[in-house]
Amino acid sequence: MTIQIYDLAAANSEVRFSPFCWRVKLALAFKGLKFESIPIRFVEKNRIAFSGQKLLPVLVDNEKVIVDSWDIARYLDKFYPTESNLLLENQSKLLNYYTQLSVQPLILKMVILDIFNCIDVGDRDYFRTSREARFGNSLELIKIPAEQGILLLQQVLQPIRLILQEQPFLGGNTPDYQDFIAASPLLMTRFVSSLQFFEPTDPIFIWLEKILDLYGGLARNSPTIYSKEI
Ligand SMILES: N[C@@H](CCC(=O)N[C@@H](CS)C(=O)NCC(=O)O)C(=O)O
Repeated sequence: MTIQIYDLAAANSEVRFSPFCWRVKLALAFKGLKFESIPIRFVEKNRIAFSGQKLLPVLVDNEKVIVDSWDIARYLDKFYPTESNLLLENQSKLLNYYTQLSVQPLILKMVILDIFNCIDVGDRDYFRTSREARFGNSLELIKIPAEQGILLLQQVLQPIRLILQEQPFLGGNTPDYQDFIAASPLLMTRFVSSLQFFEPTDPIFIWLEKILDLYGGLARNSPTIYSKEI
């Protein structure tokens, strides 16, 4: 059976914006694995109750159910080893935490109202209540103005920029899971917002363009809230 990934969806279920789901979809494509992506809304957690927890992504591979993006990447390396390189050839747990704890919350605060506006109306109370509890303020006050956020982001992404000045991907000449981790919150913004974060000459911009084109344009061809055809 094709691998299934349960993936967080916007009101338009073709629009998928979850950074944790994106890194796993890129990891599956890295492995050359076909997968079916199943849309789930915030208030539809009963549909992933079989996984014993409430977060996405959830990966189902025949009878196996794996949760947590890091554990999914480890699972893929173990059960679908690739000859040339592994997803986690360069262990990137530090990057995993740095992205999750320092980069992603900043980006989330910049686009939090965009996310609120693009999710299903039935998801909005849950999203508002859970995020207001997490950040201790109203969504409107959590939101960081674009200019301020971009300045902060420039600083927080500087270590990544320095590496990308020296090599095309964080993984070296070819991408690996480090790239998918670091790119995933930036990819999220593309699906929900029109905010431009980087100058076209910025190594991070150039790298993101390459990530968008990977695996037949998996991310580039994925619908955004602006896609006309959906
Ligand atoms: N550590 C988990 C985090 C997963 C996570 O936080 N997923 C978010 C989507 S980006 C989620 O499911 N949120 C649902 C909710 O907040 O109710 C992983 O790496 O997979």
